[in-house]
Amino acid sequence: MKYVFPENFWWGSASSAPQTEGETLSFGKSATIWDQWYKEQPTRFHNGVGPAETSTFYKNWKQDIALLKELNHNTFRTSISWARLIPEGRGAVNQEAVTFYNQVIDELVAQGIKPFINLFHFDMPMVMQQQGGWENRDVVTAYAEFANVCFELFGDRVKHWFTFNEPVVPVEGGYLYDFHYPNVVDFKRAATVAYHTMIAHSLAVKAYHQRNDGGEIGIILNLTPSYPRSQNPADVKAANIADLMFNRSFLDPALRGEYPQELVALLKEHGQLPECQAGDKELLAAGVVDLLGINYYQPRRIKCRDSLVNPDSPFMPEWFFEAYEMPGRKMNPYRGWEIYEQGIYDILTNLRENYGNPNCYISENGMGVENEQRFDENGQIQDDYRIDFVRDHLKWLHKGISEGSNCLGYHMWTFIDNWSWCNAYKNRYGFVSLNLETQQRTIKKSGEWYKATSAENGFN
Ligand code: BGP
Repeated sequence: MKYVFPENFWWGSASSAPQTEGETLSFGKSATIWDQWYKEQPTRFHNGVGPAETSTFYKNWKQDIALLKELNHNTFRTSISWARLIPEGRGAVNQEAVTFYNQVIDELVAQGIKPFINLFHFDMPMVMQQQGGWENRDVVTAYAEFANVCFELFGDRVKHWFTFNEPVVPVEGGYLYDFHYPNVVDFKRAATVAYHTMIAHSLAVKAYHQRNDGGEIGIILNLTPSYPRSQNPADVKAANIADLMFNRSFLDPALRGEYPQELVALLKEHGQLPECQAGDKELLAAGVVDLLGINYYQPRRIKCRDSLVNPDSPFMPEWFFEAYEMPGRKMNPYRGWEIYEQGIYDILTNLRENYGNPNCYISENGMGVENEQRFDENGQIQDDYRIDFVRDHLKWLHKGISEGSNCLGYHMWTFIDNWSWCNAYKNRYGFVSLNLETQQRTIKKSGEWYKATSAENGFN
């Protein structure tokens, strides 16, 4: 069977400023929470490799955009670093950053690659974190100002904007499970961070729409379909609560302009509702997106709790459910994530049936592999497993589209092996391999495959 995708399908990949730019504390850029955390606890980072060690996109942007072109990308996502553009968090704009982002955007456009620009990829400026980060409504306002500066400076050429990448991750990582700075475990504070993020999102969407720039604005969510262990009502209820907390707490405001009543009632019952201000309801309603980015890596397998929760234990999502390992599941052993290709189709079906079939695209999907060293005689990495991974996901995506889903593209995570949060370079994801010592870039076999797939607008 031949899998042909719709005309003008977006074939590209995704990346982010903090994972590729390098020059973390130079050219006018101020520190983010990652620089600070690395300074405080370098051992939390794999092999002690911190955020300064990247593919140095800040200097190699031209070469990298030539590679994107070589890979036949028609779209490419990266982010603008708030700490680079406005080093004090609010106020003066760093002109070196303006020059850099202008050059990148101009070159992408010149090469026929549509720039997709995201405004926040986990990289809170440290000056803003010192004021409470997303817990502080003033920081929310400062983010909206930053968004406006970006629209003003680059909106003539950027027509696809995103307010946040995976807003649930700083909530989980920073305020629930201790794997991101500021390492807090406190549900109420997590709920506040989640709520304020969506207020910030809505302010940016509202401001962008008021500009009438002729572009689109969206949000990028890592949707994790929650599958119950059985159809037993207790398992179904548990999976529904996981879905409410991790998916619908962002998906519903982004697509419906309001929170699910079930979630509000649950948080209220347990005294965990964040504080709202007058006018928030209307603001959230103005935050409905034009385009949804879907990052899909893995599903959630959920069952009801085997034992009752101790009511004195701190309130956590796990009061309501437990994760379990589905027997026979396929795994990516390096990242410890289940591989379940059908998940991509299930997400599209849910969006079509329950959310009015919004315009969307797969904004991340990818396979991180440790010790990628299957070189051929020309030094090219023979990553057939990555080709299988992408092809199998694309087949399910194709099925969703053929049943009517408005899915407009597919972006792989990622273009070039990059630095990643606490994992540093442990898992390599790129279509292009990076030699960290020499900065040499070499297209992998999967990159060649993707190039041909994009040229053919599909595969056999
Ligand atoms: C997503 C992030 C990316 C990227 C990717 C791979 O959650 O948006 O920034 O890092 O996951 O995850 P990791 O690098 O942690 O393996």
